[in-house]
Amino acid sequence: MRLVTRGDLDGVTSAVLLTTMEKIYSIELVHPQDITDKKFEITENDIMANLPYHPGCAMWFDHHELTESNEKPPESFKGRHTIAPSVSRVIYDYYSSDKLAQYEYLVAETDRLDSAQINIEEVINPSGIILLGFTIDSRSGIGRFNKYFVDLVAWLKTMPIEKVLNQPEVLERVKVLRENNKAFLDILKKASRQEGNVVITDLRQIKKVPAGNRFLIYTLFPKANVSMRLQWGPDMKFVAVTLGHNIFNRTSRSDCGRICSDFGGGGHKGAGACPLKPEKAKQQIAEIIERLKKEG
Ligand SMILES: [Mn+2]
Repeated sequence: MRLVTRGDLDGVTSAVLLTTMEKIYSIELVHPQDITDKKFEITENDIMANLPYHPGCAMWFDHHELTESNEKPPESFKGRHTIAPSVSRVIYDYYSSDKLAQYEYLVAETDRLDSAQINIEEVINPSGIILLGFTIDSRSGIGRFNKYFVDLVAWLKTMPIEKVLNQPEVLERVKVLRENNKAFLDILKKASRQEGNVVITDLRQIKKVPAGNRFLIYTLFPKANVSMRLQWGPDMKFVAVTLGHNIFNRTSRSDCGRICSDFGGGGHKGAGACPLKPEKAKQQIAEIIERLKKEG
C-alpha cells in the first residue's frame, strides 16, 4: 500500500502508526487543496490520512470537519473520520492495538501541536516533540522535505526522542528555525500595530519575509485576541490576508473562516485566509478589521 498524507507532524505520527499496522511501501506528501482540486491521482492502493476524502482510496482517516468543497464519504468506508485534536489520535484509537502503546506520548504531543494547545514558552523556546514538529512545518520553508519526512518516521520507530533530536539533519533544521524566528520577531515588532482587539501585521513593505513561527505574534500582543496578517501573493497579483485567533488568549468570538469566505477565501472559526484584488484591498482590509472588532 501507499500512504498519502500531509507533510506535518500529524502526518509523521500517522505514518509511524500506519506503517506499524499496515503493509506500506511508500509515502506521498500532498497538499489538501490538490485533493479538493482533483490534481492528485488516488488509487485503490492508497491509504489516506489528514486529507479530504477521495472515493478511489482503500482507507481514509481524517479529523477535520467535512466542508462543502470536498467529496462526502459514503456511510460505510474503510477507516475512520472523527473530529479529534489530530488524525494520529483517530488512527491510534481505530486500531487500539498493543503494538501502538509505545507511541502514546508521541500521539499526545501531536494532539497538542495540531490543535495549538501549547504555551508561550513552547513557542519562544520549544523542546521535545513540539520542537520536532516545528522542524517539519511546511510553513517554515526549509527544503528537502520528503526525505526528511521519511527519515523522521524511521527514526521515531527506532530511537528515543532525545536521540531523534540529536540527528545532524534535525539539529541543522533547529538552527535554521531559531535564526528565522529571531529575524521574524524583529520584523513583527516593526510591522505590527493593535486596533482594539485586533493585531494587524502588514508585511507588504518587507522584501523577503523570513518563515517564522506563526504563533510568535501573540507573544508580542498578548492582549489582542485575533490577528490579521497582510502579505503580497506571488507576482503581487493579490494581497494574501490571514486571520487567526490568539492561542494564548482564547476569548475571540470572531468567525475567521466565515469572514474569509465572504471575501473569496475560507477556513474555520479559529483561522482563515483570503486573497484580495490589489485595487480593492484597502477598502476590504478596513471592512475585515471592522468585522473582527464587531464580532470581538
Ligand atoms: Mn492534522
